[in-house]
Amino acid sequence: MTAGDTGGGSFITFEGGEGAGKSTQIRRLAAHLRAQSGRPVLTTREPGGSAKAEAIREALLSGTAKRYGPFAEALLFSAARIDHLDTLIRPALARGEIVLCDRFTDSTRAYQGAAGGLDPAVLASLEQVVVGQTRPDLTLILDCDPELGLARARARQAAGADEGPDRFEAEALAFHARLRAAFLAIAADEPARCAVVNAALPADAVEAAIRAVVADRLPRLFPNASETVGGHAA
Ligand code: Z5A
Repeated sequence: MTAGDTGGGSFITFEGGEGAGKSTQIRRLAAHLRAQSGRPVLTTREPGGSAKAEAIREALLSGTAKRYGPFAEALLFSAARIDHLDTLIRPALARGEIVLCDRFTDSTRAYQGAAGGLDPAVLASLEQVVVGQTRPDLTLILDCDPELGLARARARQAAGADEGPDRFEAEALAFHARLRAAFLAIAADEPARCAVVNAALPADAVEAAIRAVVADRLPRLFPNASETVGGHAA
């Protein structure tokens, strides 16, 4: 995949298994970029992010769509993505904003493709139709043992901060192991776009690693770069 056309904006996606810490780290990176870049930062998620896409999210994560099989699910994720791109992501990028998105096309490749069994060539064609040139400038792949990620998700549920396992969390451990391998394979195939971050570390260490990657890969986001050292204010 070649570098995409993100207008004047910057498009960063977060990928990885359940409980890897994507939501936590998006919040932290957004705060950092708001302080350092002088640009508006939009945080969003998939499936969802726009009103129509959030309605589709409910059908997907409740398991209602599971009975129609992985191809139908891939079409629903794509339908949600089209609305999300048209109504939220592309307009923000055109305004020059930084968009941080919790999951994007790599999740379709990993969940419906590698773990769900769909032909990667079919998914690649679908992806091209759906996203066109709106490709991420940078994809952060938060990597950890799936048992650790699922334990974090269970702990969050036990603390009442979340509902019970959704349609994908409820899959067997082997499914989650295939997901991890799929995300690492995507990173190996597209090293210019992707960076793998060790998500097993404490949240502060993960945050520092992410800041360092973003400063290295997207220096244009830091107009006062001489005042920063290793991604931290000097
Ligand atoms: N899906 C798909 O199949 N195809 C697609 O094309 C797309 C998505 C776009 C969306 O679920 C589901 O849709 C997803 C893939 C599928 N599968 N599932 N399930 P979601 O949005 O509800 O969930 P998620 O994306 O998997 O996120 P998550 O489970 O909420 O995890 P997270 O965002 O990566 O983690 P977190 O919420 O930041 O942290 C989880 C807990 O761990 C929380 O209590 C934190 O305080 C804690 N945490 C975070 N980081 C750390 C560290 N470093 N140490 C210790 N504890 C930590």
